[in-house]
Amino acid sequence: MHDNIEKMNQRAQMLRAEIERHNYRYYVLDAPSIPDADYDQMLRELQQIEQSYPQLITADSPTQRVGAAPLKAFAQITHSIPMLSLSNAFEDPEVEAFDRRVREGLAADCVEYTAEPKFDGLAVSLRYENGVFKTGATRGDGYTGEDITLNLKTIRSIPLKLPVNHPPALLEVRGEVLMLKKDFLRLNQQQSAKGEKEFANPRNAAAGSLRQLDPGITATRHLTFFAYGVGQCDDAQLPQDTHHNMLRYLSSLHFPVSKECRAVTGLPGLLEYYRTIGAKRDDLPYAIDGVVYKVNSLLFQEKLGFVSRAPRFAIAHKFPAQEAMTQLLDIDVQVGRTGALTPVARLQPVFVGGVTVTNATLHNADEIERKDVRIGDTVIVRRAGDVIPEVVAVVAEKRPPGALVFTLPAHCPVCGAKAVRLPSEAVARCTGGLFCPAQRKQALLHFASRRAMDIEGLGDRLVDQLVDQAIVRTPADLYRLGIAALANLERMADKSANNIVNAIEKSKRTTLARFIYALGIRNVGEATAKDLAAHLGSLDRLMAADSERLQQIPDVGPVVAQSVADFFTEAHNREVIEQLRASGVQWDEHEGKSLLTGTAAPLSGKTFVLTGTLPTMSREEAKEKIEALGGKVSGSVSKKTDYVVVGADPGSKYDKAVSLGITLLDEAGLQALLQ
Ligand code: D41
Repeated sequence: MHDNIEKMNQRAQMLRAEIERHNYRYYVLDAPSIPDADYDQMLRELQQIEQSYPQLITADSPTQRVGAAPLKAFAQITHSIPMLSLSNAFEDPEVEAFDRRVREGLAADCVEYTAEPKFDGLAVSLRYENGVFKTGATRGDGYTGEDITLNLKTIRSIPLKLPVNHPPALLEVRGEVLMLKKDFLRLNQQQSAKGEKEFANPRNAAAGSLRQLDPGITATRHLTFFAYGVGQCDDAQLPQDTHHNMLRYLSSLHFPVSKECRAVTGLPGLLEYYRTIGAKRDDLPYAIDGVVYKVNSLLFQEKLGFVSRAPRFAIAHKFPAQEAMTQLLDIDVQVGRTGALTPVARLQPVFVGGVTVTNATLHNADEIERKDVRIGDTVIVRRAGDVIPEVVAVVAEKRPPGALVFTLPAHCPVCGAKAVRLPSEAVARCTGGLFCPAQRKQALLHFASRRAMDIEGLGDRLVDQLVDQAIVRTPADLYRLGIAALANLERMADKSANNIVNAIEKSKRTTLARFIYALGIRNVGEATAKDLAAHLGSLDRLMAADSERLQQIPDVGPVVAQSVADFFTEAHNREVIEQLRASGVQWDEHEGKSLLTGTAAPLSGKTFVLTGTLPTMSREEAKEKIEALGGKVSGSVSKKTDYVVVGADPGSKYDKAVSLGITLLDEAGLQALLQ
């Protein structure tokens, strides 16, 4: 009997180690090596063993990540070493002053720093005793925080056990808990589907999820963790020389550490890093609100010491606020390509995140009601990267008497057709279809857009004139435009008329995927258009496919299939397509998906990364050609990359490729491969 328990104990230990190893691969490295089903099977087996032999359960078992009972209140935890705060800099001169103070303090001419992203999350401290995660606490006031151990255990990227044979008796790891942007978007979709409150930003979502007394709720919210420092510790292995090496060490213990951490030299190094990360900010998977500079040498850090509660060796260089307060002057209604009526706030111009914003979306009537936005209110406007600015909230205290409640009109403000709102939809739509000039304009702009037919020069103003003067009604009319008709328009020189006619002519040669996307079929974005083109291979097959056939294509569900089928049932749409083909719009067709598998997809399984400017091909073109032969184009270089295509002025991807010894191609090399 005892033998059996011992056997089960060993099996359980093996399963725990395996599960944690796969957790690490999945949640930290983002490189899973087994199917989810196998992982689930291991977890189930471990659960069964622990259920039969509860005496075998350990605190560091992955089964303990979920399922703890709700708490009544959080206990307090006093930090053995206080969690300091960071002083802030907003402008370059403040960073300059920081660097000067550091150099003076160290009597050095030039100092090496580490620069890292400033995660916009919640600071926490994780305490490992003999290699096992024991307690975790919020930063609180820096001296005492709340015991959120059970909630932290649900975060899969936090190791429950350190992956070393001789763990230190004590190690406190400090870092930030946050929610990745993609998990934030998904959470908000779920919240809105359930009719629950959406979170304003990933930080609030992370805070709301971590503050739950019921760890069961936290477990459903994909949180993640990044380490940036060490608190109390008696780890002989801990590097004593530099911050950078200390981070590397934490990474070797399987803690997530930002890939963006760098060692840089002097003030120029700091400022260059700030600009580089600023430019990348929107592409990072997590929200950051600035960068943090730290003196790299730990000896120098100690030498510099502290002022009140902030270290003299570190500073946060914040990005300009991307939210601002302003007055909402009026609300207009815009008509989109699919007839969606979007209320748009006209604002007292305000400077947000580097640009002056005068309009911001209010999304739809429900959102206006939920936020209780009224004309005349003072509102908070947010701008996130290239995304359309939005009104986030009303400043209730500043509401003037007589602020006006807004109601969405019952008719389209452009064509006067009735506006209807389907029960399943959040927006009301104009029912005017392509008779509505607004919808027609948007459809034309979409048709001509860069990722669709790519007609350069066919912008807002031109389309407005062409539609308002009834020169163009459908995309097919574009291909009948002559220089004379264009040159007659306002502010149109012969030369630009000529350019546009040439651009229209050039657009005739396209790809099936672009053409399908250009049609502007409801629910068919670029990715779906590519799928449809790749699987069906010809427009006739697409037009002939019924909803059932369409749903056989991976990623095509009933909604998309129905939209596609409906679109081609419409006689008017078929007519326009016929006219487009008759005017010479063309692309290469193929037999359908069967062509793209096996030996006919010579690049299948190969991953490419593009960097720099190629002499003749655009990045898009190169990508399309690689994908057409079954290859994959990825945004970042890793050991799994097969080829890096290098053009002029390559970025850091080039250096990475060289350091990993990945095959480099120039454009000619790529062309040869494509042959
Ligand atoms: O990413 C962050 N939010 C971050 C915060 C970071 N990368 N480094 C930090 N370093 C420190 C010191 C230098 C004091 C150890 C911090 C913080 N502190 C911090 N987080 C919250 C308060 C202070």
